[in-house]
Amino acid sequence: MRCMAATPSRCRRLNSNEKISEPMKTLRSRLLQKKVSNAKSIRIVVLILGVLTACTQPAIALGDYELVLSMTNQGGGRGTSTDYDLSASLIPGAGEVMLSSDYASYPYLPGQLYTPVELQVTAATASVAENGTKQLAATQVMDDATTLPVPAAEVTWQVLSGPISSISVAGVAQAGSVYQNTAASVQGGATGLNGTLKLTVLDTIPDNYGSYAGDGLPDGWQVQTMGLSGTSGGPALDPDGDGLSNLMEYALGLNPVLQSTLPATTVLNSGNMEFTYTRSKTAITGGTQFQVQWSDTLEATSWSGSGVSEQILSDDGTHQQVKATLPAGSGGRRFVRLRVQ
Ligand SMILES: [Ca+2]
Ligand SMILES: [Ca+2]
Ligand SMILES: [Ca+2]
Repeated sequence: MRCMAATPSRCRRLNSNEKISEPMKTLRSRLLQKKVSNAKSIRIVVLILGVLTACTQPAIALGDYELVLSMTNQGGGRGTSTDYDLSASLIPGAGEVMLSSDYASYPYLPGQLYTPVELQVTAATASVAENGTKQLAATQVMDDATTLPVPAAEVTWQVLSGPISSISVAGVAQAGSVYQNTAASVQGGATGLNGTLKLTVLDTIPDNYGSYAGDGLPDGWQVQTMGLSGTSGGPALDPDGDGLSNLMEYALGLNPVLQSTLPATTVLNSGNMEFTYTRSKTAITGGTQFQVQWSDTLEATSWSGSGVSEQILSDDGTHQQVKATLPAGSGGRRFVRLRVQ
C-alpha cells in the first residue's frame, strides 16, 4: 500500500500490539468493504498491494486530493487514465475507485453510467409517399439498455439507396418519384455509431415518373414494357408498328413492343351484330373507359353507341372477355369500332 504520510521515510511496519490511528481505521475499513447491504456488491479495489503500515504522520484525508480526470465519457463521471479508473455517480456512495471489471455490470446505476453501443434510426412509419417527406429520428441505445434521443441536427444523415433525393439537417427525408413501390435505405451517424432504416417509397401517383410522366399511361406499365426511360411510350405512338396505339395495347393487355392483332371478332346473329373483344383488368381498375360504337358511313360525327349492350363472357382476373350486341341495321353495311380513353 502506498504510504499516505507526508514523509514516507518515517513510515514503519505496524507491530502486532500497536493500534492503528483512527483516520487509518476509517481508510482501511473502506478499503476492505466488499459488499453493500442490498447484496448488490460494490467492490472497493485496492490499487496498491503491500503491507499495511502505520504512519507517524497523520494520514491525509481523501478530501485533500484532487483527481483531475484525463478523460470523461457521456456518463459524466467516469474518468480513465493509464493508472486508474474513477467512476462517480449521482447516487451517494456509488462513486468509488474501481477497476473496470468491477463495474462492467452496474445495474444499480441505470441511466447514470452508460456508454452508447447502438444508434437506432426510426420514423413514425416505414413508408413515405412519393414526392412526400418523412421525419427521421435517432436514438442512442446504451449498454445498460437505456435510450437517449439524439437531436436530429447532431446526426449525420445519408441516403444509402433508393429514391430518397435528400435528407435535411433536421432529419427530414425527401422522397422522389417512383413508378412502383420502391425500397430505400437511409443512415444516421452520431457519436461514432451508425444506424440504418429501410423505407418504402409508395407509388401514389401513377403518371409522374421520368420521361413517361404526364402522358396518360401508367408509368409502371410503360417501364415494364419499354424500359426505365424511352421516347416511344406516348399513348398515340405505335413503336411495334402493328397498327395498335400504345393506349390500345395497354387497354387490351397487349405488349406494345411486340406486334399483335386486335383480339376481337364480329359476327351476325339473328339480325344483330356481336362484337366480342378482350380487355385488360388492370386497365379497367385503372379507370380506362371502353365503348363499342357503330357507324354506317365512317364519317367522324356518325359514330354512335345507341342500342349497344354488353355482356361479360369470362374473367380470369387478368383479362375480361366482353360481347357487345348491337342492331345490324338495314342499310346493308355497318361498321363497329372499340373506343378507348
Ligand atoms: Ca408514380
Ligand atoms: Ca405515363
Ligand atoms: Ca402497337
